[in-house]
Amino acid sequence: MPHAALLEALRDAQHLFILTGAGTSAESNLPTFRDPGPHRGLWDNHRPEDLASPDAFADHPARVQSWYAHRRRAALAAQPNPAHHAIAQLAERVPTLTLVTQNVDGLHQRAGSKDVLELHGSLHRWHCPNTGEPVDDATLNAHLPQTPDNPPLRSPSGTGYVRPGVVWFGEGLPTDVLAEAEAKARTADVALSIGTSALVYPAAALPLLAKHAGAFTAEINPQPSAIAHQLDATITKPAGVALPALLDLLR
Ligand code: BJW
Repeated sequence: MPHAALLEALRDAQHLFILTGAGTSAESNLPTFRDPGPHRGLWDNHRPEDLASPDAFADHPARVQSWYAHRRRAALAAQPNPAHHAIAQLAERVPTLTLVTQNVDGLHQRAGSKDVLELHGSLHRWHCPNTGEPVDDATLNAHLPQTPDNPPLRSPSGTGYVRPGVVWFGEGLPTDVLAEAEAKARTADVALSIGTSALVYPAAALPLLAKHAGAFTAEINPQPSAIAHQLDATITKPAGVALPALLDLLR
C-alpha cells in the first residue's frame, strides 16, 4: 500500500516532478548500472560505469561502440513496462507533470510520455565528435561493431569514430535540459525519484532541490537510494508494481 501522505500530496498536486533512473527500465529487462546479479551487463569483462567515459572511448573505441550498439539493439527490442505506462498516464491525473530521466533508452517516449527531459542524452542519436555530423540509423544498423574485435565505425567524413549522444562522466549535461529540469524541480509541489541509486550528480540533486523549495518528496525503489533518508516517503517496491497501484488509488 503506497504511503498515505504521498497519496494525499498527489491528490492535491498541481505540479508533479518525476526523476527516473535505470531501475525504471529493469522490468523491461534492460540491466541497471550498479545492481549486482546476472543482469549486471558486463561487456568484454568491463563494468558499465567504466565503459561510460571519454577515456574508455579514446582508448578502446570498438569496445565502447560495440557496448552501445548492443544496448541500442536491446533498447529497440525492449517494450515499455507498467512503470513507463503508469508515468505516462499520471500526466492525465495532474495539471502539470515534468518527467526528467537519466535513461537513454527512449522507453518513456514509447510509452507515450511527452516532452521528456533527457538529462544524459539518448542511445538513439549518434554523431561524429569532431564535426557534430549525425549518423543515420541505416549506417548504425549496418556498420556498428558487434563485438570489441570488429573495427570501430568512423564518421561518414572519416574524421573520427562516431559516438552515441549520451553524457559520460566528466562531461557536462546539456545545459538547456539541466536548467529546465532545475527550474521545474523548484516549482513542483510533489517530486518522485524512481529507480535511481541517486549516486550520480547533478541528477541526484534534483529531488532535493524540490524538497528545499517545499515539495513533498518520495522515492520508489526496492533498495533505499543514497538520498532516501532525506525524502518524505519511500516505497520499497519495484516501480512496475508500485506505480500502477498508485495510479489505481488516484482514480
Ligand atoms: C529499481 C528496480 C525496479 C532496480 N524498480 N527501482 C557532485 C559530487 C560528487 C561528484 C560530482 C558532483 N557533481 C558532478 C560530479 C561528477 C560526476 C558524478 O556524479 N560522480 C559520482 C559517481 C560521484 N558527474 C558527472 O561527471 C556528470 N557531469 C557533470 O557533472 O559535469 C560537470 C562536472 C564534471 C566533473 C566534476 C564536477 C562537475 C555527468 C554524469 C553522467 C552520467 N552518465 C551515465 C552514463 C550515461 C550513458 C549511458 O547510459 O551509458 O549515466 S553513468 C550512469 O549512471 C548513467 C545513469 O543515468 C547514471 C545513474 O544511474 P542510475 O540510473 O541511478 O542507475 P543505477 O544502476 O545506479 O541504479 C539503479 C537503481 O534502480 C538502484 O537503486 C536499484 O535498487 C533500482 N531498481 N530494479 C525500481 N524494478
